[in-house]
Amino acid sequence: MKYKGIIFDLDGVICSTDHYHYLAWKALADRLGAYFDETINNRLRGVSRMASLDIVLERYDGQLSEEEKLAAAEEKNSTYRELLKQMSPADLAPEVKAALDWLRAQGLLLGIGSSSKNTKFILERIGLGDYFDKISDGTNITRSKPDPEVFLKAAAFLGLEPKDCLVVEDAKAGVEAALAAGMDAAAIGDAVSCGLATYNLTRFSDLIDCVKD
Ligand code: B16
Ligand code: MG
Repeated sequence: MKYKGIIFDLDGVICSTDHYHYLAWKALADRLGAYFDETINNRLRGVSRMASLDIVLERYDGQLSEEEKLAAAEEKNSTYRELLKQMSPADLAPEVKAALDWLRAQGLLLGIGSSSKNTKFILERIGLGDYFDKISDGTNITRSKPDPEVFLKAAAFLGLEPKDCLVVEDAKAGVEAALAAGMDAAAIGDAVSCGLATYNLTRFSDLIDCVKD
């Protein structure tokens, strides 16, 4: 195998939470009277919660204090977590689970590198609560992607050197973060068009070809 470990982004790679993020931000934006649509929602991919709020507030005419911003982010998060309760193991694609099992069977360590503070909750909802060897997420970082912190911590948790890790990402900021960490990056979905990744995946199972010597 070309790598010793694979670090997966969560939202947009292992499962799709985009629509729930959209509905929760839309509910907040509607209450504030700010315009919000799917195009703006796409800009929030891989971006931390507070940085996402700043993007949502670009279309807000008023001014929020720091305290009000924290309350607004909390309001969005509680709507989002309510929506996440609709997720179940049916939201884990069989193709994704089969590829993960194949990678594990090759002896590769599998980790998560996500900006989300809801990572463990989402993994439990889709039936992967105890699946990954290590998790680095929004609860253990101080800097958002494209900063490499989340992936460097994931590699350290796995006990691996960055050069021995491959990151799988759906956001340009995530691909940049992986490369800045000194890791190879496989882009899927939205991230393919940035043209920066080591590999571009058409589907999740293409990953199998990327890791073979
Ligand atoms: P939370 P990822 C990211 O997850 C999402 O893509 C992004 O839209 C979200 O704002 C961010 O997590 C923070 O999520 O509010 O749950 O802490 O793609 O890095 O797995
Ligand atoms: Mg993502």
